[in-house]
Amino acid sequence: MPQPNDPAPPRNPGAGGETHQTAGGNVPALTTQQGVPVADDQNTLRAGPRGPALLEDFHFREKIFHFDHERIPERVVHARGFGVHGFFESNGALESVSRAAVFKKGVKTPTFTRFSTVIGSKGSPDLARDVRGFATKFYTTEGNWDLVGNNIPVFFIQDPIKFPDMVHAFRPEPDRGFPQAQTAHDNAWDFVSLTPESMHMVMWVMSARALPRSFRFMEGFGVHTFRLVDAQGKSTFVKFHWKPKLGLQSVVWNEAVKINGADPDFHRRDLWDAIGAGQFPEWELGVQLFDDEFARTFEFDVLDPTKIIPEEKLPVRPAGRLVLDRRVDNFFAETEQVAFCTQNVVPGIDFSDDPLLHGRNFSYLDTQLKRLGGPNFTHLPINAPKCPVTNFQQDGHMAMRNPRGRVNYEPNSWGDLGGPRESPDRGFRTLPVPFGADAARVRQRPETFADHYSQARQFYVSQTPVEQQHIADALVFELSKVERPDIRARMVSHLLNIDNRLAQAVARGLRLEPMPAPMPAARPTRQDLPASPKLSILRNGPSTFAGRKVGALVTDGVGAGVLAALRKALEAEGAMLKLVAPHIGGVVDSGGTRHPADEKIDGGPSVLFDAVAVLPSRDGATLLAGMPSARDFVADAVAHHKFIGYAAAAASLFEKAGAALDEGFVRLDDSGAAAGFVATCRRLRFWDRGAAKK
Ligand code: HDD
Repeated sequence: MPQPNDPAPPRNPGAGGETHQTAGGNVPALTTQQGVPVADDQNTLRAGPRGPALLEDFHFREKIFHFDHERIPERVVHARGFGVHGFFESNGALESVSRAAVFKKGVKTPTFTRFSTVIGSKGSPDLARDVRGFATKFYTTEGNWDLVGNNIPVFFIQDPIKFPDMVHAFRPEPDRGFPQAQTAHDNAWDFVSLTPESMHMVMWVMSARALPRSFRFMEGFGVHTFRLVDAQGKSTFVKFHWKPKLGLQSVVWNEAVKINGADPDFHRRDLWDAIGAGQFPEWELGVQLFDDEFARTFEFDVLDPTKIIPEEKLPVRPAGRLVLDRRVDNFFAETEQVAFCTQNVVPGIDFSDDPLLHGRNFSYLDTQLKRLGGPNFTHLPINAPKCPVTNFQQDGHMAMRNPRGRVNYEPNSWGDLGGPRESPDRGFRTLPVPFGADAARVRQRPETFADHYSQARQFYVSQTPVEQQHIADALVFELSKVERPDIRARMVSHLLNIDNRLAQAVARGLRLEPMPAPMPAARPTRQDLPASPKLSILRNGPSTFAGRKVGALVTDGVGAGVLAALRKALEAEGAMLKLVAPHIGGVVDSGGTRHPADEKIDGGPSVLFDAVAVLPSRDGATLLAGMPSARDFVADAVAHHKFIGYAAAAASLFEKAGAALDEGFVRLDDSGAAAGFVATCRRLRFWDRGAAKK
């Protein structure tokens, strides 16, 4: 069925003959940008059918002119992104510490959230090993508040003056223009290994945090310390967190590599599909609140963006929920043109003196001017506040809103006709925090920012052994792509300051001999920081399989009862069943019912699913055993530690795929076994499987 927005098929795509399209019935007429109805959109104006084109063809010239200017500069970082609408509902917990209307109990504020990778360009694959951006614009009744965070709570650098160097080093190398969307190259690790403050972030990026299974299954962080300010002007420090209701989940590296080939749009498709299916992802806004006394006594500087405050030390309190419930109507108009600015705060929210935040407050406004072409980007619907905007700013490129009437300045003596006035009560007032007594113009890092290894170590020791292995494997992989041995060795000398076992494992993996000396450190690594279990993904996985997908490999003759039982059990959990078959036309089950397939086997490898079921008939298993894609389906599910439901007839396929049954395999039949399988799947992975832990 054609959808309302489908373009009408061209009536006369070929050369010569009749060319006129008529807008009949309710179909609108095609027009130029000036609104002039177009009679022929198939042929340019020519001096005779075989003659030269005529300059007089204003429709052609306007159409090509517009097309030639379709691209705007992509973001210098975070170019690859995906945005969706939603709302934030406050639970009122912050009412006592902030005067912001967005935090009043029960208030629902419309939002727009854009997830992104950082390094890759617009067309790069979703599953790059990278930080994910998590930026939310709150259209509050007192103006827009942008919380422009990441899925990792710390950053590589402490001073914004290093941001261009950092990004240059991570992006494709300038002489050759590659590698794309990867840090596995010399320049990236050269910069990092010369920047000890990045070591904490390096631990996070080498962990599975940088390979989320879905945007829906990752945390978000405001990173910096901010301030909340109440009506009396009292301030409380705050760190913002987003906690996904569906729990945390990531993929393993080998899976990421294969997902990028099978579906480079894996993350955006996942979010698009989930919202389309009415499974609206939800996050809790969490806050860590603290006062000057806590800031003074905490072992690290709360203004240092390379440090966290462990949740065990300062609990995260819920302040409301973010629900993402609406797809964009148009990717360019919304996802591409949305302009986040860290300086967008509202009365009741203020900045701390984190130097990185101050640099960002300049950079984002500046970048919007370049990308969106002028100072009126706030007139675009996606950026426009949903509250009154009344000021005397005027003109400029693409002005869509100018002051009305005679007055465009203030003060003025036009009384009620004089336009908007300052509002000392309601207006934003910067908190009058005094500069310290020793304040002087200096280019200098505070001494309190000097410990670069202790929290990197704390992150590492907080991981499970499986996760520690992943970090070591990731470092070995990345550094093995680095051509200069001295850069590899320099990185290992940093690792020696973080954890000796990690350094040894990486050195072994690189075959680095001899072991370098530890990097001289400004501060010795603290060994006394307790592990923080909240930093581990595996310790904070979901308690449900909801929102996840099982891929069932099926053939003709698949047991009708097994399939029905599995579908029912998954639906009861809030999870989805996808059928993968030899043909997209589907299969006929043992009862004679036809089931259309969701994927043909080679388009639906097991990496696209959270767990799999292998349910061929006996003949079907023989057929599949001869298909490399079917054998890979099974072999990859085994290698990636997935839970595997199976029918007895799958044995011959398993044998050919080299899959030996273990406790991660669950036999399925018509009865209650499916419910047991789904319950098992809540654990997400069978890590005990001896095969490659990669
Ligand atoms: Fe940034 C985009 C997050 C440091 C300069 N940044 C951007 C986006 C996110 C972040 C999520 C994408 C927004 C979107 O979806 O449109 N950036 C961060 C975080 C940082 C950080 C969490 C550290 C805590 N950024 C940072 C610094 C600078 C910038 C230090 C410059 C001094 N960031 C930019 C930018 C971008 C950007 C160049 C590119 C496109 C844009 O702003 O709108 O201005």
